[in-house]
Amino acid sequence: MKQDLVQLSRTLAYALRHDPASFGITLDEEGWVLVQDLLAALRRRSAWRNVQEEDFAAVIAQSDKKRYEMQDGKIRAYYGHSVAQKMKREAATPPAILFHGTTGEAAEAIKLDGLRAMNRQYVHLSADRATAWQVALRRTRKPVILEVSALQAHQDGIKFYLGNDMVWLADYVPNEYIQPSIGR
Ligand code: HQG
Repeated sequence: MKQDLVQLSRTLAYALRHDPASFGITLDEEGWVLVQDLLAALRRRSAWRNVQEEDFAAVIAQSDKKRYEMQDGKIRAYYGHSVAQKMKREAATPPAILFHGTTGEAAEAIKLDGLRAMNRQYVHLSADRATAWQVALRRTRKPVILEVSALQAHQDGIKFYLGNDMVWLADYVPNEYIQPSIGR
């Protein structure tokens, strides 16, 4: 992806996940904002004076991760929010196993405490091991991959929500559903 699109993707993350107020925009309860409003907000900043809807489409099309979705004249982040107002997500039945990639240190804490959302609104889980590995590589060269017995937890009343195809969300996962993943 071209460097200016990488920059735009980062700016979208601030605007749509973390600090919409600093752009003078408000997200609705599911995280959506009108594309026109976001364009107007970004164009007030000199770096994005000429930004177009096509540039959002290019970020979405060219990113290796599905971070944003745009439809019916609106755009939102699929996951990753840290704004105070909790985004409403669609509850869904998870697959039997989901994965979480993290550092050795965090894995020790998770063994005791369970998985917490920390600075975000939801715990982020990966649909497969390879994705969890990539998530963990952001933090450490020695990833630890945890397996979550998601379907069992769901059956016991823990809620799971759809992020995108590869990312599932949960409010909190107690440690009894978490075990180290062996392999690779
Ligand atoms: C850890 C990126 C101690 C957790 C990624 C993680 C993902 C605990 C960190 C998405 C804990 C939170 C989210 C506990 C959890 N004690 N540490 N009880 N419970 N943790 O960044 O999952 O590129 O908020 O293991 O690819 O790393 O932004 O979550 O290390 O999909 O699109 O606390 O962000 O996507 O870190 O990553 P994060 P994450 P984007």
